[in-house]
Amino acid sequence: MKTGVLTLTVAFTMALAFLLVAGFPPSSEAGACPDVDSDTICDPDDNCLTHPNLSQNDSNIDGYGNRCDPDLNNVLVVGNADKGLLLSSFGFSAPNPSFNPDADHSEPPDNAVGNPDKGTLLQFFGLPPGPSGKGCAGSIPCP
Ligand SMILES: [Ca+2]
Ligand SMILES: [Ca+2]
Ligand SMILES: [Ca+2]
Ligand SMILES: [Ca+2]
Repeated sequence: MKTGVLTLTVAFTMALAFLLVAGFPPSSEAGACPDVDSDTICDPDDNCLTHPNLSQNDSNIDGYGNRCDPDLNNVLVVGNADKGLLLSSFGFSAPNPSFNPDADHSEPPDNAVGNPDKGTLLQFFGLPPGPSGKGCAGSIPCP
């Protein structure tokens, strides 16, 4: 009798453990991880920690998602050089060679550079890109 109860207890515990491991995805929907911007990408994996960007699009693979990376020349501050680069691509869309995918800050990406992208750059003017939750952000490539 005692063994039967023990077996049942073990089986129940294992079933519960299985549910805990397999039943919940590693996303914020289950409350399984911190996710400050509620885009379902866990903070340590989120390349724009405080900007919802489910696509995680990061065309220059520097660990800062396009949504929060108007630093087009990768000097870790957004300034006039970045503005010039964006304007040289302004009004162009893929696959035009003048389209610069790094200047597309739309979420999800719309493969075009226009006023919304310019607006994002102006919001970041004088500021660093990010913040990113990724430890490797700022180095290329940041997986
Ligand atoms: Ca997030
Ligand atoms: Ca985000
Ligand atoms: Ca980037
Ligand atoms: Ca765009």
